[in-house]
Formats: sequence, structure tokens, C-alpha cells
Amino acid sequence: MTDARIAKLYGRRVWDSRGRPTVEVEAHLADGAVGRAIAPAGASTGQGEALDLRDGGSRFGGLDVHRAVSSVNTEIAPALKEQDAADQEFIDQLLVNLDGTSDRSRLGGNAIVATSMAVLHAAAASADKPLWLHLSGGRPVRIPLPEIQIFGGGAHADRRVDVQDFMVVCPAAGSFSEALDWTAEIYRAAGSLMRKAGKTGGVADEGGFWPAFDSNEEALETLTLAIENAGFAPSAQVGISLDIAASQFGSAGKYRLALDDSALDTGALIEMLGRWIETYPILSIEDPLGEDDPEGMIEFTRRYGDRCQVIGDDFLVTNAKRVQAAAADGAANAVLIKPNQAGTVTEALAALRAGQEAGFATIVSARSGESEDVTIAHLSVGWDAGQLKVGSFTRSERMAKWNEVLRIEEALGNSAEFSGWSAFTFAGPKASTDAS
Ligand code: 2PG
Ligand code: MG
Repeated sequence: MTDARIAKLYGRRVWDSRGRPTVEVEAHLADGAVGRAIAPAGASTGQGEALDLRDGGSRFGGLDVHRAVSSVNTEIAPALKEQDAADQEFIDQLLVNLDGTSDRSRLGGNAIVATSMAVLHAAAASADKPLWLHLSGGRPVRIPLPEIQIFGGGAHADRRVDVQDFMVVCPAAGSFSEALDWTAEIYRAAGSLMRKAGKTGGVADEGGFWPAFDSNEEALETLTLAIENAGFAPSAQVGISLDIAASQFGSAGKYRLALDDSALDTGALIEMLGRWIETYPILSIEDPLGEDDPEGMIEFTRRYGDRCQVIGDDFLVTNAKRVQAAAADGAANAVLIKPNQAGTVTEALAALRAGQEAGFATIVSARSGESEDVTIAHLSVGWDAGQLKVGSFTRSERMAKWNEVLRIEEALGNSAEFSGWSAFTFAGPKASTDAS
């Protein structure tokens, strides 16, 4: 007999992939089902994000989470006791009300998102279903197209290059597992090019190469060559996906590129990115302009939104209202979905559905600070997001997610439909390559 009432819930302090403390929550239900989840943490955060509660002071750079763990144990746990874990919306609303702030700063976004996800896992366990199936409720779902980082930069690599993420997407692969195979070859090809050129600088936050390049374009050239050297056709088979994370190097329409030693206004940044789109096999660009530059986002989307995915991350902060406004303004054509940016599972789902209703592509995403938690792998399939961004193709906090999707793909068997080109909503090159 299932009884999904919450019997016991508690938080503990664990460590993330950057060696920083974070919050883990465990939810135990009356029927014995257990769910567990760990809060991730961003480095390049948007202004409108739910805020993590950190202890401050000098210990661990002020990043300790005893206060957030205590939020779980002293306030959240008593409030959730006996509540129905199967009613995620109710649980999440209760968490939002209990916190009482608009940015989750009282109890802590980290305490709240870990609780929300732990309850979700417990409800799936109580229903005796894998999480992705619990979420899909049996509706048809696609296996997501992976966006996989090859080079890290920006805030994740001491700004060695301005652009934060140089990723590949393999929409022409026949399956998720084949997309991983292709990426592994490209990663190897990129590594060998960099070693030959003496450009390997180390490992960036999300596990990609930390490149010693002299310009952003050197990274784009190297990545294009790596795609070719691995035996794939740039654009037609494998594309480049960039996270510009422009808020990290500009605001109020003024952008300062460290590498190119130049200051650009909105128009000049759009021109530069436009040149890159003309020259390299770029299929997707995230946060091309700063989060405070909606006019720039509108202009960029107007000019390039028919040939390239334009993702709002810091710009939309997984917020349904912002997604609706951006759709009305034509300020993006895709939205990144990060549960801890929204605050709860329910709010993240609302942003994703707002995107889908507006005809946006949707990408469930990890943070730069991660752990062995694989919740987002299940969200990306169960919510039929179409795309999943997790970071690089190394290090176990990243590989844990890719490997979990492989297991889901296997469980779906013949009915596993890989999203491939259908992940994108822009017209783009897919029209010319669908037949190939
Ligand atoms: C992003 C993410 C992941 P962070 O900007 O998309 O790459 O970075 O978690 O630091 O915000
Ligand atoms: Mg981003």
C-alpha cells in the first residue's frame, strides 16, 4: 500500500564538484519510500535567480551552508511533516510561502531546491516508478539532444577566453548514445590539436579543456577543426553551441572583451557574433547579450533567430513570466531551465511549459557546481525538454548525468525517440539536411 505522506525529512551538508559545501535533503515517506537530492550551485548567476543561503564569514570563503541545512531541519521539516509528497505543486507552494521572500533568501534557494527535488524523488519511489516515467505519466517523450562542453572559459576558467562555454551538439546522430560516441571522438580530436599547439591550460570548472587560446576565434577554429578531424561534417552533422554569458563581461550595453582588448557596444557585439555565425558551424547561442540588454536580445533574435537557437539563461532565469514576455517581444527562441534558478521543481516546470507553449526550444541545464545528483537527467526526459546541457564529457558529476540518460534510453528500448534536429525550433540548416 502506498502512503506518500512525509514521515521524516532532513538536511545534511555535503560537498560539490568545486569542493564547496552544499545541501543534501532526504525525504522519507510513510510507506518507506525514500528520495534524496543535492543542490547545485552556479558561478555565473543571473540577477533574478533564487539566492542560496551561505554562512558568510571567512570559513570556506563564506560559502558554508550550516544555516541552509538548519533551515531544512528546523523549519522546512516540521512544516512538511504529514504532507502529501505526491502533490508536488502543493509542497512547492508551501515552501515558497514558508520562505516568504521573492528571492528565497530567508530559508535559502539551496535548502528549498534540494527539498523540492528530494520530495519529487520520494514520490516517484512511492509510485514505484523511475523518476522520468513518474514525470511523463506515460505521455510520449523524447531522449534529449546533449549539449556538451569541449572548452570552458569566462567565469569558469578565470576568463582565459571571454566566451564561457564552447560546446558541441550532434543533432544528426541516430540516438543519444551515438551522440555521446561522436562527442567522445571530437573531445579526443580537440585534445590532440591542443596538445600539438601547446594550448592545453588545464581543466575548467565543468571539466572541459581550459584552453590557452589567444582569442575567442582561435577556440572556434580549433573546435571546427576538431569536428572535421573526428570525421564529421560541421553544421550538417555536428554544430557548435556557445554560451556567451555576456553579463559576465558587460552591462548597460557596454561590453569589454578581455582577450580582444576591445570595448563593444550592443550593435558591435551583435556584429561580431553575426560574423562568427557566418564563419563557423554555430547552431546555438546562449545569452549573446547581457541580461540587462533586452533591446540587444530582440535585435539579435530578429537577425539570427531563424538560423540559430537563441537561448535565454541569465536573461530569463527559469521564470515563466519572463519567458512569456521574451516570447511576446521576440527576445529569444529558447529557454534554459535550471531548477535552482527558479527555486522549486514546480516553478521550473512552469517556465519550461511557458517556453513550449510559446514555441521556444527548451534545454534542461546543470550548474557549474554539481554533484552525483542526476535529477536533471530525469527532468529532461520526463518533461520532454528536447535538450540537456550538463557541462563537459569528463568528470563524474557530469558523466553521471549522461550515463543516467543512457540507462533511460535503454529502458525505453524501441520506443526511445532521440530528439535530434527536432530539439530546435528555428528554421536553420536542418531543412537542408533532414534528408541526409
Ligand atoms: C550557465 C551555467 C552552466 P553557471 O551559465 O549556463 O554552464 O553556468 O552554473 O555558473 O551559471
Ligand atoms: Mg549560461
